[in-house]
Amino acid sequence: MKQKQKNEINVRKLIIVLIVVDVIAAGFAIHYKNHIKNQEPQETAAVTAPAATAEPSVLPSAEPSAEPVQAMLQMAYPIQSYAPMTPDSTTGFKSSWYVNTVDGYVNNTNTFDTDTLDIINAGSTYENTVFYRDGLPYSAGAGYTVYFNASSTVDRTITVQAVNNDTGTVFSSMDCTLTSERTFFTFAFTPSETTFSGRLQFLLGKSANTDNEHTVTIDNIRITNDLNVEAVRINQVGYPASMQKRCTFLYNAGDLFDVVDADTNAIAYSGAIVNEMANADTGETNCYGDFTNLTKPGNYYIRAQIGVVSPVFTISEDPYAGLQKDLIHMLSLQRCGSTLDASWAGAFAHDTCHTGMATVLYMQDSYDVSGGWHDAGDYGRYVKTGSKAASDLLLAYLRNPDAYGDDTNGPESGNGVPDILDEARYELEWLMKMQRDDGGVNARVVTQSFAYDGVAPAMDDQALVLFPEESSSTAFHAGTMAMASMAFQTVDPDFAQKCLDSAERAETYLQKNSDNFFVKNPDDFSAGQYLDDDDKDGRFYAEAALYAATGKDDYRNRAKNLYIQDSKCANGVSWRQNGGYGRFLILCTPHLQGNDPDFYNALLESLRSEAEGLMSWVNGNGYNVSLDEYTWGSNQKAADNGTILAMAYSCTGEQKYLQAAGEQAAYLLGKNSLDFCFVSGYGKSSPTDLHSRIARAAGINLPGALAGGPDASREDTVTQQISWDVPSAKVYADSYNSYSTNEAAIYYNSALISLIGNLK
Ligand code: 9MR
Ligand code: ZN
Repeated sequence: MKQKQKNEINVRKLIIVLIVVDVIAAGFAIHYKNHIKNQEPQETAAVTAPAATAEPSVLPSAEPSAEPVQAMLQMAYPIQSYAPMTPDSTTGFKSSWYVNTVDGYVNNTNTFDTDTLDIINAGSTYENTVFYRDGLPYSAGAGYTVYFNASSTVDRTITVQAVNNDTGTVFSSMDCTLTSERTFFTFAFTPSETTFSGRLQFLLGKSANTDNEHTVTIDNIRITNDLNVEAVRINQVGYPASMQKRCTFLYNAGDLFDVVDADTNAIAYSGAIVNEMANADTGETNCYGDFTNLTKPGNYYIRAQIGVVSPVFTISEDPYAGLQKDLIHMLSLQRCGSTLDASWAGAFAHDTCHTGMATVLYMQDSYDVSGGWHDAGDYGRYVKTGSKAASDLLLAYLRNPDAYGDDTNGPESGNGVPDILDEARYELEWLMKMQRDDGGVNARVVTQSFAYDGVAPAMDDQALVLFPEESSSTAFHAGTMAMASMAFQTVDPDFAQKCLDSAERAETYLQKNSDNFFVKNPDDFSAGQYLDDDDKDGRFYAEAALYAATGKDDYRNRAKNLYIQDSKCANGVSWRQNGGYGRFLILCTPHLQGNDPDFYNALLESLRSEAEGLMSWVNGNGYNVSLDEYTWGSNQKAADNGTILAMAYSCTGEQKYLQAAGEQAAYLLGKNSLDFCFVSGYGKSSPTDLHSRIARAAGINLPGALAGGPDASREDTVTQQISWDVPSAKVYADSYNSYSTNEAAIYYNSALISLIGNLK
């Protein structure tokens, strides 16, 4: 299995080599001869946010509304067009080409593709004035070709040379006769020594006709080699045509890059390589290229000015459409308590599992709490992660109801209801079973220890233990149910009402029980826990969502009180911190704004401020990833951050938030230092050995699952083997036994479903 994969990768590399060789043969010459104009990096168009709509939208109420669902969750600013982020002046474009002269005088000015050398005094010898670039990696025996255009205001000769700076060896030289006509030159050489201190230089000093001031112009220098090193990171799933598009270079690979059409070998776009900066998390010096302005769907690859290339990638209208379906389908495969039929579950088909009565911890009474999704690689079912996953689906749906089809190949596909809602409902119905008569919601149902690896769900016959209610679980449940009441309002008003009732009963319970209480594992338990020592965010979500769903002042007042006590309670969309869902629900029901504009504005500022905090990480990172650290589930965190950023865009209209959200998806899908798409079955390389008991039992990998991602703390025996010299963003192992980095989980997947859904 592994061997086969390796071969495939080699074949892929070979194909890319062939493509590139072909390009060198055909594409370059055509390109330069035709003087195809390169596009300059464009200025960002000023984003004028459309004025917020003054029209009141439909009032949410307990009664089912006849209005379309779209009206329930309004974007303050609909997406109209995308503008790329431009590099700032301090970290933006910086040329690596310099002039060195002993006794001459040259003014060198440049754009990213053209150097203009005003030679005021050429110096006393030919070699005394040199235009050069250092730090080129030369490999002994490999074939190199340099391409450039050059002209001079006087007829003169210059000489191009490839040199090893360490030894002084000149590998090769070529004289070029320049006239006022821009001429295309190629210079091929094979280094006799390997060095990372290679130099390419042009001798510009004293020779015939150089006594007077003149100007030499050299443009579009490209250096290719036949090694085709893949040192450019891209979104392996593909770039949405209308969004910002970036690639990241692992080191300074020149001043410019080309996006080459992989089918025609023509250069489709050229841009500047910008923002060189050290990346402590990866141990690299990153730069990036922005090709947002290339919107034509197609197959492309990146080629840097200096010899490195990317794999082939696509630009298309909706590259995430299939991915989104598979991410949802994975949740269907996680279903517990019902039969998974082979007609849709394939190798993951299994008989009913975990349907026995669950006994309350330390007690005798037992309940039927069957249903819901298996949490992750284990078979536990936890209200907090279940609520997060359901909230993510509901949010994605509410933001864009028309985007979801009935065709994820799930058990209810074709029933006339979008599968994203069917899937959410499967969890919501289980969450209702977890609610007690007094409104409190039990924390989780687990077995004393995780099932052995490879034990299929239906074969796991350990006793089910029901952990008692927790305030954070009850609160998260209430918020989720309130959001569900909005999402199901048109599709199934009766169910929507049941969700609202459940939310209100949970909220009543929370009113009566104001302490934060949670339930730890007894010493002899090794199941998951998801302990949360702060329930204010959940309480805020509950009140805010109930306010958005009902418009009742009581809920608003309670949400506001919580916010006044601790404004941080309105942040986050994770299983631990989840106030951000409630904040967004209020902000997306603008007709409520008039009831309390101060509160509305405070929440808007709170969202902006959370997003700004993330932006500082996004902008300070060569991959534009929002992570300040790499901990267990770092991929979920990146996706959740993306959702927050997308929320900030939709409430402020500021493009930078949306583009930064898109970059979180690009990171997860391959634009990262591991050159790895973290969703199984996607991209050129992705997880093949996820920590998933259902996959182990089925004997195949779980498709469409987002892996947990790098965890610098090395919390399993596999990553403990990774040297401490390996930087944090690279501590990841595609291994079943690396549960801290390679586990599949419902709330990892839902986080990406939400992020992708909120980019629309
Ligand atoms: O996400 C949890 C992580 O923060 C903890 O450090 C880890 C160890 O206790 O547990 C993680 O949660 C797991 C849970 O306990 C059981 N289901 C799978 C979860 C993800 O690995
Ligand atoms: Zn089960």
